[in-house]
Amino acid sequence: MPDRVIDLRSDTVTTPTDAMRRAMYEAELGDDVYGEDPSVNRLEQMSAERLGKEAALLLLSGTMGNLVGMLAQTRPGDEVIVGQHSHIFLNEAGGAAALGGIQLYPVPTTRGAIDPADVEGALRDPKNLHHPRSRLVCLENTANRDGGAAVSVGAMDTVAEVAHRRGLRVHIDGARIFNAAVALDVPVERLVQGADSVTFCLSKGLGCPMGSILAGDADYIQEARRWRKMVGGGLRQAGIIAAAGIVALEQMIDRMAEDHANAKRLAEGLNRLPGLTIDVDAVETNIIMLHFDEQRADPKAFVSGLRERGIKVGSPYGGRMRLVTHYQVSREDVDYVLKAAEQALGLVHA
Ligand code: TLP
Repeated sequence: MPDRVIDLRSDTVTTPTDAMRRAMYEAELGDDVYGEDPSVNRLEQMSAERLGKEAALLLLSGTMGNLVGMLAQTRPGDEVIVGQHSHIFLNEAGGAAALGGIQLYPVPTTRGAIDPADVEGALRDPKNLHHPRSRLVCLENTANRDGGAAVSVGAMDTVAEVAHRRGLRVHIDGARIFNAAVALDVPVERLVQGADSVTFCLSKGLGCPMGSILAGDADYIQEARRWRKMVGGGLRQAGIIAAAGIVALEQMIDRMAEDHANAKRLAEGLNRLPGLTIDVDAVETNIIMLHFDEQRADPKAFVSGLRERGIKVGSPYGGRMRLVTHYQVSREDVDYVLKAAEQALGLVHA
């Protein structure tokens, strides 16, 4: 494998920028469990302002953000309506059930959007003793498994409106909410306006080494702070992490448009190759879903051919594979990947 590696497995693989490393080195620190870490306090305040919420809380990961986010607004036995492709349902190790006694009710999604009629259809009868209590609806934006689809303001608002009318709260797993805001060209604050709680990840397209933010109203965040402590997420000099987060909010959001343009360019190029199909119009952010015509392109050979050329991609599943761009993938890298893909498919020789 060549020295230089282009890693398209996820945007979680990004390592911190020089500015982040400097900020981490110089960060003013204190004990965050006492509420005395100035860098954490600043990041939480900046995040709350950005999202248009009263307060925010720094957590270790997106999974912890979603877990604490749910724990702080449910009781054991409650039901939470989620998209059937959502990260909460598929990829959080059953934490809602194991640690919160929460029952998840999966409903269909179309490019990340939940049909409000499906929320209505999933609601339980609060007077019926046999039923669990419907408590919360979770939306994901961008929708990872749905190819990084950016769910529109309208689609977010209509679900929130139904949920609130029926007495449920709304949580947004906004691991990549800034990608959505940039792609849709709307203020992030507007996109999450209908949500009672929202998480976003610092450690994906924003490039931080770790961390996620949960935001909501002040009482809710106070409650979440308690749950964070309970699951072991009360940190001490967490300003080390927060310092990178501050840089991310200041420097790393607008540039995500480059990642989206690179994903589009990569998708267009790969889609021209025999045996590979991508719905190029569906590439709205930094995630690409590539489909194999297995008669013409062997997924395993393709993956190992790319690897020999210094390109890491995710494992194919069900005839498809995810590719993700981020700030450590340049336009030149995309062109290199396209050449390498031709070689890996045996179309040209290296
Ligand atoms: N997603 C990871 C994998 O777990 C699939 C990735 O590489 O995309 N919500 C969404 C929508 C996510 O995509 C992820 C991570 C999380 C939550 C969890 O974040 P972390 O990994 O920080 O716990």
